Amino acid sequence: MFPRRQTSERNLPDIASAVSERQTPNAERQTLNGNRMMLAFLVWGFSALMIGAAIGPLQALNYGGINAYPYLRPLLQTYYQGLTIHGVLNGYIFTFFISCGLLVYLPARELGLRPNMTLWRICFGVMAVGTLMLVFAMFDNSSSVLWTFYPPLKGSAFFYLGITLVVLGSLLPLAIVLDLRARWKRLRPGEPTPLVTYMSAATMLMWFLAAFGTGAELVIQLIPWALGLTATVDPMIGRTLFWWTGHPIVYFWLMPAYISWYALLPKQAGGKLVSDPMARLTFAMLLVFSLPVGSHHQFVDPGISPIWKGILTALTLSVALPSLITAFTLGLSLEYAGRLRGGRGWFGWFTALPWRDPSVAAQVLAMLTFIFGGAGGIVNGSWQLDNIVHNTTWIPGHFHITVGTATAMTFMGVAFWLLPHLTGRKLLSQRLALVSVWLWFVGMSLFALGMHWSGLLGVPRRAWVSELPHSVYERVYGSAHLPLTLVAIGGMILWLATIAFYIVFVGTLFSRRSTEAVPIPFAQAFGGKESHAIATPITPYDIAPQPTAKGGEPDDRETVVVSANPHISPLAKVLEHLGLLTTITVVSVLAAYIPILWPLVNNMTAAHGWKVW
Ligand code: HEM
Ligand SMILES: [Cu+2]
Repeated sequence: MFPRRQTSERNLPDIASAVSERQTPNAERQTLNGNRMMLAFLVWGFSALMIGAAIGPLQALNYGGINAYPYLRPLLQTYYQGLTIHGVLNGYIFTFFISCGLLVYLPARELGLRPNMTLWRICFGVMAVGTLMLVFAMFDNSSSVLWTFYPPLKGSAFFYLGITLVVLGSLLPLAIVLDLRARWKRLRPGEPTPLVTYMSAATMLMWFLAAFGTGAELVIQLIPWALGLTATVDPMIGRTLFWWTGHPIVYFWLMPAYISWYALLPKQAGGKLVSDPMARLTFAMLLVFSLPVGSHHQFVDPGISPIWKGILTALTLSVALPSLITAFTLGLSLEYAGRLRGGRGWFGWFTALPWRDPSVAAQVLAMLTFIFGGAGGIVNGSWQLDNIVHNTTWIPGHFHITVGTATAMTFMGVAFWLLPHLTGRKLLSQRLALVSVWLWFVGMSLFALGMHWSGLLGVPRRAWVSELPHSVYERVYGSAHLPLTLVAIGGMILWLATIAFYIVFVGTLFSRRSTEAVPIPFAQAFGGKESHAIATPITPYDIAPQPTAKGGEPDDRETVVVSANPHISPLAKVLEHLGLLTTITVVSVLAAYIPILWPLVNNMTAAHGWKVW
C-alpha cells in the first residue's frame, strides 16, 4: 500500500511524488513514485522479448534454407508454432507491457502527481494472466494461428481469452492518464496539458478506439466459436474487425517511441525540442488519421469494393503527414543539439551527437532505420504497389525496421537510463550496451534488406521453406539465393545483439548501487512560443508548504516540474480539445467501417474451423 507517513491523502491528494526524494528512504521512495510497478512492466516486457527474439533467428535461418526445427522437438513442433510465439510475444506482450508502463509512469512524473496505483496494478495483473494463458495455449501446440489469428484457423479458447485479457488490461492506462490530467487541470486551470501527458493521453485514446475492432471479433466471433457455442465463423468479418485494430496497433507500437524521441531524446542529446506545438499536432493527427484506414491490409481480400480500396489508398497516404512533421521536428532538434555540442557544416552536427551514450545511439539509429520503414510503408499502403509485395517476405522485412527496430531499439535505449533510474544501480556496461545497439542496427539492416529484396523476387512470407527437400528449395528459391543468405546472416548478428543486450539488462538488475540518482531526461521545449517548457528539477509550482513526517515543517523538495510559458501557442490551445478530436475520430471510423462491413454482414459465410499444424 501507499505509505501515508509523509502526507495525509485526504488533505493532499496530489502531491505524493513532491515529497522530498532526498529525504525519503530508498525503498519507500520507490513505492511513492511507482518505481517498482514500472520496473515490473519493464522486466515482464523484456522477458517476453527475450523468448521471442531467441526464436526470430531460427526463422531467418529457415529462409536461408537451414531447418533447425527437427532439433527443437518437443519444445517446438513446427515452424508455425515458433512463429506464433515470436509474433505474439514480440508484437503484443513486449510492446504492450513497456507502453502500459511508460504511458503511466512518465506523465505521473512529469506532473508530479501520483497515478492511481490500484488501477495500474490491475492493468499489470490482467495482462500478466492473459500472457500466461497465451503462453500455455501456444506452447501446448493447440494454437499455432499466428499473431493475426485469422479464422478459420482455430486455436484453443485459452488463446482467445488470453489475448482478450491482454487487450483489456492495456486499456486501463487510459483511465489513469485521464485522471492525472484532470487532477492537474484542477491545479492549473486554463493551461494546456504538459507535453508528455498530452501525448500519452492521445495515444491511449487512439488505442481505446482501436481496440473495439478486435475486441468485437474476439467476443462475438472467436471466443464463442472456440468454446463450441457456435459451429462456424465468418472469416471476412473476422479479418475486417482484426484490421480495424491491426493498423492502429502500429501506432500503439510507435507513439510511445515518439514520446521518447520528442520529449526525452533532445535532452539526452544535449539540446531542446524545437517545437512543442508540432509534437502535439503530430499526436492529434495520429489519433484522427490512424483509425479509419485499417482495411488497407485487405487490398487483396474479396468482398471489399474497389472504390473503397482506392479511397483507402488516398487516406493512408494522409498518415505520411504526421510522419514528415516528426522527421523535420526531430531532425532539427537533433541538429540543434549537435551544433550546441560544436558540430559544424552540413553533417558535423550529426557526428557531434553523444554517440557514446548507448541510449542516444540506440534511439538515433532507430530513427534512421525508421526512415526506410516509412518509405516502404508508402509502397504497402498503395493498392497498386501492394499487389507486388503482398504476402511476400517484403512485409516482415518492413515491420522489422518499424516495430522490430524503431520501437524495439527505442525501448532498449530507454531501458539503458530507465533501469538505473528505477533501481538506483549502475548500468552494467556502457560499452556492451553500445555493442548490442550497433549489432542490432547492422543485423537488422542486413536482415531487412534481404527480406525486402527476396520479397520482390516473390518469396512468400510465413512459409517453412527449409522443410522442402533441398533440390526443391533450390529450384523454387534459387534465384533469391543472395538476399536469403543476407536474411540468415542478419539473423545470426541479431542473435549476438540479443545476447549482448540481455547481459546488460539482467546484469544491471544485479549490478552495484550507484551513488548518483539518474533523473528522467525531460527535455525543454524551444523558447518563445511553445506552450510549455519542462524543467527539472526546480522548485515545485503552486504547492503550498506541506507538512512533513517531522511535523508540519515545509521541506525542500525536488520534483519534476512543469513551468508555464506565458506565450501559449494558439495551435496547442486548439489541440487541447481531446474530446473533440476523439469525436471526430469516432465519426470517421464509423464512416469508414459501416460501408465496408455492411455488405459482409449481409452475405455471411459459414466456415468450419481448421487446424492445419
Ligand atoms: C531478434 C531479431 C529478430 C529476428 C531475427 C526476427 C525474424 C523474423 C522472421 C524471419 C520473421 C518472418 C517469418 C515468416 O514470415 O515466416 C518474423 C516475423 C515476425 N516478427 Fe520478427 N524477428 C526479430 C525480432 C522481432 C521483434 C523485435 C519484433 C517486434 C517487436 C518482431 C515481430 C515479428 C512479428 C509480429 C512477426 C510476424 C509473424 C507472422 O507473420 O505471423 N520480430 N521475424
Ligand atoms: Cu496498416
